[in-house]
Amino acid sequence: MSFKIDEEFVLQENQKALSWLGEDYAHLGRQLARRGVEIERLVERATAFRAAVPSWGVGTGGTRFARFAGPGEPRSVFEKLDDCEAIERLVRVTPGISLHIPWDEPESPAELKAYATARGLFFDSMNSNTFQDQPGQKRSYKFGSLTHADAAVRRQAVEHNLHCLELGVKLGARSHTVWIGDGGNFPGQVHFRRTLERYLDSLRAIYAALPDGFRMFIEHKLYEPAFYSTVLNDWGTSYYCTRELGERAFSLVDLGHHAPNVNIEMIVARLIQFGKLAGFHFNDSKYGDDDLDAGSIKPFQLFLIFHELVDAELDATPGFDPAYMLDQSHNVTDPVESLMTSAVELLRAYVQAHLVDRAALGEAQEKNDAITALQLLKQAFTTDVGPILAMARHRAGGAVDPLAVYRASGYRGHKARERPATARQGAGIV
Ligand code: RM4
Ligand code: MN
Ligand code: MN
Repeated sequence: MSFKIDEEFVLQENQKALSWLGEDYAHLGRQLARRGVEIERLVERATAFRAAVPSWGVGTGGTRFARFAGPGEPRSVFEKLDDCEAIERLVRVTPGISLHIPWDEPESPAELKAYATARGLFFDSMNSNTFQDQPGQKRSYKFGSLTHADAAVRRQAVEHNLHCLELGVKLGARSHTVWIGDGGNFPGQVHFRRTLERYLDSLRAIYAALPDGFRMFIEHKLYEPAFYSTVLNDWGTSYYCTRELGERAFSLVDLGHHAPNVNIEMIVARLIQFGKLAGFHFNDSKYGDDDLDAGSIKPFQLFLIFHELVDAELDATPGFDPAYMLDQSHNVTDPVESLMTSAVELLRAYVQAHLVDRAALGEAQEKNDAITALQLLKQAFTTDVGPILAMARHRAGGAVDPLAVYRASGYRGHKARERPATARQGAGIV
């Protein structure tokens, strides 16, 4: 029998916190009422918020130097789903899962789908992987995949994506995300225009096979593993490609995939305005694609991004339907703890963004009153919305304090006993 965090146990633990939660909630409610905001409306928003968890994020990650395995790591896609279920039980905003193929290739898609459904989970986005070679693979991706000089390698990479689409249909997914590592390590190694042309040709073949109701997301990245030039390197190139492909192609923004100091919230606003925002791979970074926990380094940036998103949501911008997903690598923390707290940070930024007084902000902008405009954003960002998040979780059957309840449940210890380490665990990003 596999250990689960019992719903009764969550309720019991919540009892300990309910008196202070009631007090803090009432106090915040009065404070917000003075600002003309009804707290219950915010709880409704928080309850409806969703962010998908990456299947590859529940295993311990690593760096290019080493990976230090953690206790009780999931050894199969089913065990990964068990961890996703634990996360969802406590935070109640993460029923969706992004799946990586072939890391999570199921023997029986029907069985995997049933396993997820039985746990209140579903598959959101499929992710192809042509950035590494798989055992038994005919041709190597060492020098590229969808943009490789050899048409046979490109074909193999396209075929893999078509396979992901087929699988996605069987699993009930609704989007397909393509990220490739193709590029060059040295000046002159690849022909910039020719490789982009090949990229588009390959993508057109994948796009042509998009199942009904599916959207295609392409994910740009500035560098790594290619250290000099990457084929799909920035949002502008991504936008161009999604335009070329058609109306079901969108640009995905991974927060760690930009040059340092780039104004990401502005990129987000541009993609919204052009009707091409796919959604996000949320994470945080200090230097590069660090894959740190969302909101851990630049929480104000996260808030400013959500400020743009909520603005579009409230404007009822046509076609605005971003997919919120986490994409992180947990090297020194318990991945379940990191994913739970990251999901909470997204929710925090989302609710805070709803606190922005947009009428006053618009007025300040028209009057060129920069200081008031900034203060309006800061007022929202510095409001402690914790009681709103906790109340939303509690009402949905989740934990008032997810981290405390997770630790009190002893989940990791149980899993360490149930899942003795195997020699090679395909967990996480190395
Ligand atoms: C990449 C990118 C992709 C993710 C891989 C594992 O840097 O962020 O989204 O699938 O890492
Ligand atoms: Mn990503
Ligand atoms: Mn990344």
